[in-house]
Amino acid sequence: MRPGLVRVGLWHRWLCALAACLCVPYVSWRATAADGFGVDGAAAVPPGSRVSPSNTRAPGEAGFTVVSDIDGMELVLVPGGEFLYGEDRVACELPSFYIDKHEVTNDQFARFVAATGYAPRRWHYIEGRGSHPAVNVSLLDAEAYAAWAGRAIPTEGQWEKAARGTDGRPYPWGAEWHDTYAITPECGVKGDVPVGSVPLGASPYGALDMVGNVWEWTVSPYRGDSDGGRRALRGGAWDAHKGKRRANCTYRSKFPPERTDGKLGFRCVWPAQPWASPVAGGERG
Ligand SMILES: [Ca+2]
Repeated sequence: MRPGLVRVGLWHRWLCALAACLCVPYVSWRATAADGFGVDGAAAVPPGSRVSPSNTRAPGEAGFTVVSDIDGMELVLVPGGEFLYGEDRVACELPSFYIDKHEVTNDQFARFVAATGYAPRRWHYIEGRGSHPAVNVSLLDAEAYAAWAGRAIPTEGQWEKAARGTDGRPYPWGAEWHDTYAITPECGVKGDVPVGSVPLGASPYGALDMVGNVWEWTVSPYRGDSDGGRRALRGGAWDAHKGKRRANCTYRSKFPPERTDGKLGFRCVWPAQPWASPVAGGERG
């Protein structure tokens, strides 16, 4: 019996197991990013999508626009690279992804329900509100829609980069508040409005209504993995009376995944990506 060898063998196996644990997420992340965008950074087109007739950008350029043949949604490209996250503007990096140009509408959600027979708990179609954002949808409803459309619900990192670009601006359109650039009480609305109604409020990538109109689901836990339930909501809604405080690119709210609300909708991204908040506990976003 040679105890030294036994000890070395156990250490070796332990180190191999640790390396495997560390490597699996890395390999998985690499595969996900490479699937979509390749090594040269050229923009791939999400499955079931094609270049939008309204596109004015070169492939790979910020705001390059495609349209989904599944739900008719336009998606804008957010190129990979560094951006500033949260109120403290912490430098982070994300691979390239696409995000829906606007919140998913009632017409689009109805298309999903008709195609799949999905039975949402609270959402129902209201005549005359087809171009308004779909609300009263839980995160589970939103994820079912995203799966049907071949996309995913954004992480907070994806949502925030799509909203504020790379320079850490507080509002999608820039550094200064404008009462008419977002659907909030400051512009005099009494409820949500058709999506994309304020093009002047576009983000650097052309995403609309990132601030205001309705809150939007993210998949990110509100307090990191220890919270267990509530997910972070972003962007504020039409009734945020202190709009200038809540209606910005960093304010966070939270709901359990099964909860619904008449002022809460969603948009999708492609592809899904991992995200770990750089802010301690994820509390300040
Ligand atoms: Ca919104």
